[in-house]
Amino acid sequence: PKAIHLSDYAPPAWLIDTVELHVDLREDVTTVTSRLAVRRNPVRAAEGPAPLVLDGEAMELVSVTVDNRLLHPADYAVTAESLTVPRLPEAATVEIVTRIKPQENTALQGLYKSSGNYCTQCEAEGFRRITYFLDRPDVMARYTVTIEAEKARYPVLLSNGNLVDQGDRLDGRHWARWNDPWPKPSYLFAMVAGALTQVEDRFVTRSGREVTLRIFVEPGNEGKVAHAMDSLKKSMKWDEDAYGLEYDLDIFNIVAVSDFNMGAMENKSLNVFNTKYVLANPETATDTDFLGIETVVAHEYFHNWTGNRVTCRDWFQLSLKEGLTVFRDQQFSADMNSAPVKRIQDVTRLRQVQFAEDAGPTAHPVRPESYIEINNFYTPTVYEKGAEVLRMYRTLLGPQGYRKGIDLYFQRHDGQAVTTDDFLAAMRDANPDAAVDWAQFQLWYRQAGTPVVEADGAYDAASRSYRLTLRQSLAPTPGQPEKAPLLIPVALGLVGPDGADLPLRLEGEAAAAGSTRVLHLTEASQSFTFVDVPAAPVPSLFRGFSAPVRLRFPCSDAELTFLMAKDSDAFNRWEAGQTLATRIILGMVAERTAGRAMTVPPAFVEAVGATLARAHEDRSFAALALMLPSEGYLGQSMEVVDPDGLHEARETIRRTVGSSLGAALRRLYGECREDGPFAITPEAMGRRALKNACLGYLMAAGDAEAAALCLEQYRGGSGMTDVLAALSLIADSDLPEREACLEAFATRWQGEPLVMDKWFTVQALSGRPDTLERVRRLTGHPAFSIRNPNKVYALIGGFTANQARFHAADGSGYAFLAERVLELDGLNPQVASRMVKAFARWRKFDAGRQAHARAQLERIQATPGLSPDVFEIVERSLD
Ligand code: B3K
Ligand code: ZN
Repeated sequence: PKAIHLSDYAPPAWLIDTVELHVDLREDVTTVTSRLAVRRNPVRAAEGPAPLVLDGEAMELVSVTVDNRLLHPADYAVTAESLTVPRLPEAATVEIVTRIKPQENTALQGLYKSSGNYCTQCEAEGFRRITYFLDRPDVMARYTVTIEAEKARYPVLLSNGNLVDQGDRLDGRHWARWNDPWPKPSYLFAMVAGALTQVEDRFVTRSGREVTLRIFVEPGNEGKVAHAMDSLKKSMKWDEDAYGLEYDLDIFNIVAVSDFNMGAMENKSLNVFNTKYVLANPETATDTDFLGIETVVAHEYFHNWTGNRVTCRDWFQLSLKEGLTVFRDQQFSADMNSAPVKRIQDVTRLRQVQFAEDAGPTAHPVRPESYIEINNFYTPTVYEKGAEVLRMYRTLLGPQGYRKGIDLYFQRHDGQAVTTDDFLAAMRDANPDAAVDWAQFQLWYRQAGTPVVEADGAYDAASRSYRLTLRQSLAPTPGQPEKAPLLIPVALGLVGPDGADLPLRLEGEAAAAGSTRVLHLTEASQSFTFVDVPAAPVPSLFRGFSAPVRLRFPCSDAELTFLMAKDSDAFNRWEAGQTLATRIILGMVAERTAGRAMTVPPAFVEAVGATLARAHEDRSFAALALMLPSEGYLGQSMEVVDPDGLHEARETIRRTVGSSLGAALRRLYGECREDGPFAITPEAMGRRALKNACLGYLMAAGDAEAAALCLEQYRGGSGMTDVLAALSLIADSDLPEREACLEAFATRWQGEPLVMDKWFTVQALSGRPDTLERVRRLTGHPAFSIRNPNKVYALIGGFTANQARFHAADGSGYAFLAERVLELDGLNPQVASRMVKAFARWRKFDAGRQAHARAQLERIQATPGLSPDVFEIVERSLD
């Protein structure tokens, strides 16, 4: 496999103005006829006539016609990846006929079948598996698509844009023709043919356009789409209000399919979704699922402007659309729910997965410089760190400056395929007076790795001043040995002894500015002196997590407890608790390593007690404050990761808190249980989250009373949130009822694939020593299928997230994963590649584990016929 480099980018030699596709779906073979209006790209005229080289894979070529003249096979050249037609005039009509077999497509890219229905996934390079094409995002064309199929089996025929004509044939077949008036890159093409039922609604845009909204699902699931539909309408309204962006067609369709590599896909006016992000009712879906649906529906809808109307010039620019759209969906969900809670959840995820990526062999910049397989770059860095970059624009420019930049971006680039540099230029040019060094800011796109910021503060009572020194550093990452200082926005406050924010006046300024302000850290080391500070403050740094960095600040446990209680910034109240917990858990691991007994400092238990006492003020927040940092995240702070030590230390804290604070936890649990009618409101979700956090600690203490509560909640639970929370605790326990509960759950939900996914995951995440054995057994369960991505993510992915079990010292977890990766690679390289990434941090472990992991990586590497997807990750991991 060959690497592709950003520095090699050249505009296409040819452009395609229109595409007329005819797709004839038959059980044995599908025939695709594609009529392309091509013309030479004027920007490359100086180079003289270039042949037309189209991308194409995994197809059979039937014929090529140019301007109605059938070509002889000697007149063109076909390879496994391309079709070359030399000697074309300036402009021509090229008609290509190909044959494909969607029924055999297990990679789920291009046209494939899911539960008997046809659907497509073309991003990033799936369209070239449907027909030969210039399959690159800077080639934008208008599509007319005719789909023909047997009417009884495939009554619903959909593509992008508007339905312009349809008809029946005499032989039981029918056809539908769709036209999309908006030029688009091929990755946004979609079509669907199947037996689906629809739920319909409508939305009137602010300028009065009436839009028909439809969600298509398999018959029987109509009752589970209300939340998705509601989320869609909310997103459409929010985008008008927050960004001034309105929908641009009369139809918006969503189709839910059960076999899908990712969450969903933003195809123009025909979004295709993983059922996981559409189907929900309180019986089958958890609160997390409901929130996930709201976010993903919004995300895909928001792409209509950020991605579709303005798209990417090339795939190195992926974060142009993904970082921006994730940031938009984060803002939306924050507005629909609780902003601090949403921020804490987003940061938790960023640290768990993106910081890990940035610290390992697959680290790459938000705008990568090279890739072998682009599908490997739909990463937490491109998505989540990319969203942090967008958030920093807004932090630096303020909401109005940010909006001005967004407006200019659309004014300049609507209908174009552009770069992250174009985006930055719009932000810059719309804010000529902003004191931002844009060249330095651009480094956020170019440099991989998570910066470390070390802070130090000193109060001088005599001069009533506080001097804060900040130092930044960025460790080398693969291919980037040297790094330059970044422009880091530091939102901070100074908290006075009574907990109130002190006025913030920097030396040399005339007046104080607010209680939170944003400092620009631009040097490797920089000091800021605040004057008129009446008393020694505790600094509250990076409020709202104003930059994606690791902060090192040598404050005392007492100062952290103080911030937990008093900081006016909710994020930093939570953060102080996390910092304290991290410190204590790592200290306990060190004790264990030294052969001493692990002890939980009483002050920590007291701090948790204080959180419980305040919990009624904001229950969702309290639930998050009670959550200990995950084993995976804690491991990032260790020189050599000790998964057993981390697991034991964390469990010891949970047990100690559970038994020391039993009475308070039980009281709170009881209070939260009185929750009236079931609702999916932030308040009701907060109650459930807090209740289940309490139950978790009580179960950790292991007393009989807690077990009874847990079993009662499992058996009588109304709603999947409570049932699943209880089941996870049961699956993690030694309760004699354990097997019976798991079995009853499977019996009850065998007809609901999405619920069965949860059943697989709770077992894969169990801390019990026999977990691997069980996971192995479950791969043979009738409800499991290695061909269904959701099942793989649930069971295998769940297991790799189980730090203590996946990283078993004997290497058994690694061997299991390697077997699954090899099995998957022959079927679905994208899913295989996602799974193999679990090995990436292998060098962070001890020598014994390293040897086991290396052996498995080498075993995968030595396997003939590896996909480029897995090859690239393994290669980087072993590098
Ligand atoms: N743009 C799609 C992702 C496509 C992934 C291709 N491997 C979903 C999204 O980010 O909205
Ligand atoms: Zn996206």
